Amino acid sequence: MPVYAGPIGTLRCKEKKYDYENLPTTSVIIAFYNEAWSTLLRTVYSVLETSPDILVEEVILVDDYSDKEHLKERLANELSGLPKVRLIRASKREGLVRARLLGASVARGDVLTFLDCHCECHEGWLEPLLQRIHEEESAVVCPVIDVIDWNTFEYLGNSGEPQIGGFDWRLVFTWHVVPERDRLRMKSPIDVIRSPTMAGGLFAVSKKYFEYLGSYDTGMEVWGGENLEFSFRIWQCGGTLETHPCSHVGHVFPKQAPYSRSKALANSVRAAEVWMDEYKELYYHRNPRARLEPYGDVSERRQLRAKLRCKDFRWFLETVYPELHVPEDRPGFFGMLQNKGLKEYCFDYNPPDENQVSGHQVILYACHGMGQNQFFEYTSQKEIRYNTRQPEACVAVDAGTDALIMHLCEDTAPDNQKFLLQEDGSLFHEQSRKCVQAVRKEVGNGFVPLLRDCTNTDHQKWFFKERMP
Ligand code: LR7
Ligand code: MN
Repeated sequence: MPVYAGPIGTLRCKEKKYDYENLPTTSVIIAFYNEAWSTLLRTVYSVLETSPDILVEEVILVDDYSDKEHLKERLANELSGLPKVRLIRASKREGLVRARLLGASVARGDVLTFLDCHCECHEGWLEPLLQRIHEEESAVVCPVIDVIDWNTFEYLGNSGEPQIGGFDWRLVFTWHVVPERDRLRMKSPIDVIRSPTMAGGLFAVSKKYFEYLGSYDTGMEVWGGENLEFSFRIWQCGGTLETHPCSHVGHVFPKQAPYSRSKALANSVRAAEVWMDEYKELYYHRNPRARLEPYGDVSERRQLRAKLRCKDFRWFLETVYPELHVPEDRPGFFGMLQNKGLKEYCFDYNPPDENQVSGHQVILYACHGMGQNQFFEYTSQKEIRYNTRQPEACVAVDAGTDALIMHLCEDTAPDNQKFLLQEDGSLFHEQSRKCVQAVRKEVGNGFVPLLRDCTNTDHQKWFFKERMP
């Protein structure tokens, strides 16, 4: 089998030929809520201008009960002159899941292509998506998502290779480079790339296959969670989720959404409850609030899973996303790491840059029991892992120093990352043969954990607590 090891997605996209006569047609569905005029219209015009006429059945705009004046009469008038564009309106606020489904319910194309309402399609974006679905009906295909600058609205594109989607154990969507094993599976730089998850807003799916898979979970409100739910479902129920390196669509990543996203937690819990089996506990451990969140009735979604004879989450992790480290979470060895002498103080780590998890010092902070920055796991490899997010960080001590600094974890724990949590609660750093102690900071207020000669003080005793009593 030919193996392609060079860069992915190159000028060769321009040479790709499409089978226009036989490709399925598509309905492009764009749900919006209180979107600005310019970004919404830019999306619509870019679809019309970059898509071959014979492939587009219609463009369906779904107004999710917006209250902005410019989206009423004025929008209807503007669109009435455009070929193929239909505007439908929800009669109450539905949230993006049910708004998209409203669009899907009137769609006449063979393929549903969903877009957010602040996008710009790039020349040639549509053909690769439809060609792929023509070849394989159970493929759900995403374009590469390019960046449109939030201040200047300039189309910035994407530096480097396309990335694939993952998630961390808080059920937050993450981006990753294409792993080696997928690279080796690709036969050419313009092959589709398998992706464990999708960002959620931009994808094409056969209408028939979408219905077979159970479309969306209509119990999800407003925003969030539906992207991972759909990703898990696609894979576990026999489909594939892919990114096509030749299809590019720009998206505006705003600093703040024009609406509140308070329903996101319940949506994620629904996804976990239906698809993650016992692995949902790893999520709850890292987000104790999620366990208390009312999430409604998921029995129909569980029935769907049974009816489609979908595979379990273990299969998904092992086969589709083996790059994700699965925590051990041994009872009594995860949660807040609390000091006995200071009582209310816990290990806390809050890296200033969301994208750079390593390099900073662990501090002590009032225990809050909310998981997140105070969630640590003590592993059988003797690491203290900070593994709410990706990539995972491990507590380390650089030779000759006494501070606890986060480094990236490694496959085999290096000696400076090994601690022995002993029966009496002492936390012994094996390499330096010293103990971790809660110590008052030299400057400023508060406390930090530092290495000290081992004594019998309670300030050197530590214990894990899963949550606040
Ligand atoms: O109540 C609502 N009703 C709506 O119709 C809330 C939103 N919407 C519309 C909204 O106007 C927009 O067109 O739904 C679309 C998505 O909402 P955004 O743009 O506020 O979401 P986002 O881009 O911040 O979030 C990403 O994750 C979401 C999880 O629910 C959705 O799946 C979004 O579609 C998704 N966006 C993308 O995948 C684009 C790339 C972003 C990344 C990474
Ligand atoms: Mn968006």
